[in-house]
Amino acid sequence: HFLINVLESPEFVAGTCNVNFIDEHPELFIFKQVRDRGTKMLRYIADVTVNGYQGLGRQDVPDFEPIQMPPLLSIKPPAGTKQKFDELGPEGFSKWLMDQKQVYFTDTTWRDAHQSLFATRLRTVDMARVVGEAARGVPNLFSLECWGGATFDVAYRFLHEDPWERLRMFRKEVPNVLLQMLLRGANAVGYTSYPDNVVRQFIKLAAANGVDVFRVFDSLNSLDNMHVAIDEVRNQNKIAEVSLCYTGDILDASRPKYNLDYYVKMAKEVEKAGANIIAIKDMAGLLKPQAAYNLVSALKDAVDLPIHLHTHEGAGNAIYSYGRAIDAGVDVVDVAYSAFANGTSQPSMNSLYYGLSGHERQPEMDANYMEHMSHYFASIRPYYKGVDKTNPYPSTEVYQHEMPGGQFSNLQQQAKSVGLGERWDEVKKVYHQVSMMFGDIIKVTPSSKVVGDMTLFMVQNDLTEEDIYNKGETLDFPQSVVEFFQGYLGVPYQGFPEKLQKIILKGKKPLKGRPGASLEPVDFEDVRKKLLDMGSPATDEDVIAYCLYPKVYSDYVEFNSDYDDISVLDTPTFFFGMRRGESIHVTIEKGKMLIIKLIHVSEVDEDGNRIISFEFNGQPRDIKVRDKH
Ligand code: 3PY
Ligand code: ZN
Repeated sequence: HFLINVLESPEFVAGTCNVNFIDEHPELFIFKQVRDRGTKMLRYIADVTVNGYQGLGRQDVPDFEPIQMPPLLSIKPPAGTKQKFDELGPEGFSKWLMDQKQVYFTDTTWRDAHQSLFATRLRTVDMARVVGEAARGVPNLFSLECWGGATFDVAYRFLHEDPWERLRMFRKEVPNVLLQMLLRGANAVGYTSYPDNVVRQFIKLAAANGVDVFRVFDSLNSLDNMHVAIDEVRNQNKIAEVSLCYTGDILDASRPKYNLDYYVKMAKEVEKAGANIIAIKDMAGLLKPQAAYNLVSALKDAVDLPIHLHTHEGAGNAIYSYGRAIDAGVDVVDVAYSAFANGTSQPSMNSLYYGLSGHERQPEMDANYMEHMSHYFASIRPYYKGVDKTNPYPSTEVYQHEMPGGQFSNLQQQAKSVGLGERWDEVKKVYHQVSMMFGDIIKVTPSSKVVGDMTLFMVQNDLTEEDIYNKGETLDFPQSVVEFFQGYLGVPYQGFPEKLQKIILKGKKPLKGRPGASLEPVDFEDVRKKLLDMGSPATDEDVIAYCLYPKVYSDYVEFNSDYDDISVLDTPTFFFGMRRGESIHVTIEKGKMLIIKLIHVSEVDEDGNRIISFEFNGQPRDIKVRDKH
């Protein structure tokens, strides 16, 4: 293993080294730096061992089964959609895709699946270990969805890792399949509108770091809010996949606001706006099988673009909807490896593959390798059990509450954290009620968060719909709700309900025009100076991260200076800490390995601290930690 101290070198100790020894062995003299980094990391391990992972409290370290790696394939990743796209460019590629007989799959395991199942917590180490094998073993895909949505801020905020490094890792390991991200239009990967130059710069950097396909959507289906993003994706010569967010039920004539005509009209506008692909983004899994057939058929007739269908399995009908959509000619559908499928996530790739047996559009794939991939994900999923709380069975009530798959587990956690865990059934009911009070709005990040905030506000304060209308003047509504009614996310289709808007705004004036138009451009060089002062390397990527999430990014920099880069820790240690007698090996960078053994955890002293005794590359090391229990 890596020798941390020159005194561990037998050559040095024996005095047999020659005058070139220092030049030949620089690694033996950087022990101070390694030691400092190690100390910081020990502080993290000590803290999580005593106090548990952020928000989850101390948990006993469970017995995990060994990781099941898929068989390693010693082949180069076979050419795939990435090569096709590089050869044909966005328009040519889009035509090529429509000409394919097979239906293509997008693998969402790396983004939406874990966002929907366990609050977006999948760590980069657990992806990096296996994604190269996926590129070799399951290469016949449309894309890997691996970035954007909630992964960006969760990486900094909860995983203390750099989302840009994750993206670069994907690009390096997956040279053959398109990489796809989810972009919230003018809200980028955030929860609010950003100035146009921030949105453009973010897209430019995402493209430069590896994203090929940008699934762009707006949380109110407002094309006005998507133009800037579409334009910039096209400037970067990447694929603009523009979404129709699906809500309600086109089969329900009693709720005509979002009927088939609505989507067909929107699809034509999206085509005119420069989309290369149209996505049906069914974020809650509401699209029933016959509706899927009708919608895909109508869109195929109305526009000359490939159709990519995204849904969630929540209610248990999604795979059936895919079957009907495939019959209607859908070009691509979103799936995840079985172990990360179903529940609030996407339908299973493995199941759909077999389900298409005998179908002329079944893609050619290695079913055994897909199985191996799924076994891998099954073997690491228990690491995430602290946040993995979704129903293991279908839940048709999603047709009533209409909560997006990606929000469900988050809102449930949020409800728990404000003491409403017991009232979750009520929360789901009120969520739908709020959505109707707001004028039957589309619910997807960030509009879904506004509905969620209003819901928790009402349930927490025992307010009925009537109370809102009768005593709204005296109520202090959540800030996100006030801003929503001011038009900070744009204007919903058919406008705001005026009476409620008046009550909530209390005389505040709504914005005029799209929000991005009235936001001042950001001076990136000013931001860079601020970041350098903060101790950040202030790369372009850091600068844009700060523009999107100033507090989250600043906290990330501070955390890193306190604990160093803990993204290199294995996931059980990251979430649960260590047990007495346990040893772990941590590679902090190529060729530099730390060996950490936990020897002893002391009783709490009178100041509320414990001493955690480690062996660190063979040397004893004590770390003092405050016990927060
Ligand atoms: C996101 O915006 O993160 C979503 O997953 C929306 O469905
Ligand atoms: Zn989704």
